[in-house]
Amino acid sequence: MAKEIKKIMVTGAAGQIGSELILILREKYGDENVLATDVIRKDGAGLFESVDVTKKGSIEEVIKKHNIDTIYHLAAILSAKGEENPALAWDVNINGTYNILEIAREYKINRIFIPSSIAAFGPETPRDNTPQETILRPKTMYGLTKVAGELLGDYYVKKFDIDVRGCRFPGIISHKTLPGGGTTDYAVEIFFAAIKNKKYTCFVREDTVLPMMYMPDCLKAAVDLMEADFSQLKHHADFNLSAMSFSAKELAEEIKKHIPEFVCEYKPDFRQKIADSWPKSIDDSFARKEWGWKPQYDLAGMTKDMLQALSKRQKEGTLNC
Ligand code: AKB
Repeated sequence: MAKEIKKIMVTGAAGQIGSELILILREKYGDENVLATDVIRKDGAGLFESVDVTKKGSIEEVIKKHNIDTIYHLAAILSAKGEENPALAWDVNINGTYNILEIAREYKINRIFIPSSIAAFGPETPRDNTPQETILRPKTMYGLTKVAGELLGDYYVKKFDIDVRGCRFPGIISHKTLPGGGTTDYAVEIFFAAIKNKKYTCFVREDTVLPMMYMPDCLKAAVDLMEADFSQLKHHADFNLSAMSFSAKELAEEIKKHIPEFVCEYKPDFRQKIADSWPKSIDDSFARKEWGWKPQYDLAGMTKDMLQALSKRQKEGTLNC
């Protein structure tokens, strides 16, 4: 039987997903039971400890001090930043993940969430409705570390009986914290630019189609997968997930429906090659079957919600924070 979730630690808590996941987890499990960790403290982080996941001792200290039994391990260097600094991506993503798994084994952690990404796929992978079991030959350092994370997660489940779970997130779109260093960042930046300046220069071609997901669905996926009945899971650390797919142009057109003056230009840079190596759409039938995954937001619903939230922030004067 799965062991209880009582005291949670989130690594990378200052990041795009972490900063929002913390709030949802605190609502659910209580403020005092969710510890935010990151290398640098963010204002208003609540219960917080500074942790560098590349230093095993730094994690161990905090695990013991706070009696942690569950970990959401979000600390990672994303695809674009990883291509600029592959050594850093290796250190944080490989050594950081290995440290977390080893600590889970040594300290008998009940449950761990380690997200993977569509970056685990590569140009040889079928790009439409990408299957769960398929070719994993990514060409980025980030992608390569994500494949290793998936395999390590499954290894710890089988070899050491550790409860590791994870899913392959698409690009995540949100309005609270900007993503940093990803290839799908354009799908977030475009909204901030549309509200602030009514124009945006997109760093991928207009016909670039990638799988995306709105933050509320992303948070729901992380929490639901962690609460799923372990005995029903045949997959563990590598669930395909899907919510919506659209081209950069379709996104700009959807924004134009709300802001008719909005203009989007396209100046592809080095991130185009990364985007071209990733799937356009994903088959997530195993996640739906094994733990009931079902996204709520499509392109129209997400765009409306994003623009409303950002307009509100602009009126409050908090858009540049
Ligand atoms: C990135 O673009 O690197 C990330 C991802 C798809 O994992 N957003």
